[in-house]
Amino acid sequence: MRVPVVWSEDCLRHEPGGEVWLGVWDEGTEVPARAVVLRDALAVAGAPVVAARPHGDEIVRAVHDPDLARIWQAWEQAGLPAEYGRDRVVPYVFPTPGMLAGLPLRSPPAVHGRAGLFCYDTMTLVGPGSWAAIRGAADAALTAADLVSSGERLAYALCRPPGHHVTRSAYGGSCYLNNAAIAAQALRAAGARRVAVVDIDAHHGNGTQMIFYERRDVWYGSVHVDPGAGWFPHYAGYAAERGRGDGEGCNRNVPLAPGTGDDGWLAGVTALCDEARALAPDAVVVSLGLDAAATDPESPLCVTEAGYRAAGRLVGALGPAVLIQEGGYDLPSLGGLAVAALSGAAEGAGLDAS
Ligand code: SP5
Ligand code: ZN
Repeated sequence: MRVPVVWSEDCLRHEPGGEVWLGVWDEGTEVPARAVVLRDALAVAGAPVVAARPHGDEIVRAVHDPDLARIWQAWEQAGLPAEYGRDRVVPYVFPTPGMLAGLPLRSPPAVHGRAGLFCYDTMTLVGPGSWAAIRGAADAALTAADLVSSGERLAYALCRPPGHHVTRSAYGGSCYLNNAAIAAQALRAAGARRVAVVDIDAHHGNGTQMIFYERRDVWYGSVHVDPGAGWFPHYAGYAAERGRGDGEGCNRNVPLAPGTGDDGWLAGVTALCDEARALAPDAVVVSLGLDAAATDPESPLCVTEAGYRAAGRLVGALGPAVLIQEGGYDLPSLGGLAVAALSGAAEGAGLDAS
């Protein structure tokens, strides 16, 4: 399986040390071992592992508020780790629409108050090595986009932490910079006129959706567990969300009932691919979450390895594609799922999948 795997050693430096869920500390499932398992399984399957190249901030700044990327630096400068023993960024005040009730959204001077402006949940902790990893993941996405822009049919970025829950100015859902949006923006900057983002992570990629919600040049489609049935991100991912303004009609959500298996999920993937193909995109970004698998602890979807291989074939056939690692948390099955998805993509692209 010859799909290049773009890897940054820095991705291992993010050690959130757990998450706060419903007020209680939890071990968390977005752990460094995920990246090691994925890299090793793909290398054993024959994929060439390519080092991520450092990139400047230009593309990142085109999709994100620059202050979002400075939150750890600000936290550290405020002495919160050294003087107060708070070595993880965890906000405690969130400026919800109900709190503001029409007041202007300020940027408060105290960083511990300001964190709630950039972070929308309590599960997404930032620690000392986190930003190196987050930037490493973005560099992996940018390097994979460079490979595809310069003629490679497929490239996979082993991004950790994942990214699709991050909006222009707010992070959450174990994500800090939106690697898929960064890849899409990079493909646009390199000359692709239209880019399609197909998101097959078990959760709705609310961040990617909202970054491109009012744009026609980047279409977004997602198949995911129905947020209306009680699943993260709860507030977005509904079928009625179709884009706004210039982006009207350029967003497609396919929410699925908990318990959905290969048939229902692949019907959703097919619907997205049909709509994407009709736009004749110059390039494709796939948000490749492996957490729709039946074995995954973070979602109630029941997709098999064969299902992931079939989905890989469908997205791989769409055109030149950058595949971005998103979720996927069951360490024993993660490697097999990634190999299945990438082999399928290679088959779909007409490359040697063996
Ligand atoms: C990138 C990605 O897949 N993000 C998904 C984050 C969804 N996390 C929801 C967490 C809910 C709490 N998890 C508790 C797990 C107990 N086993
Ligand atoms: Zn997910």
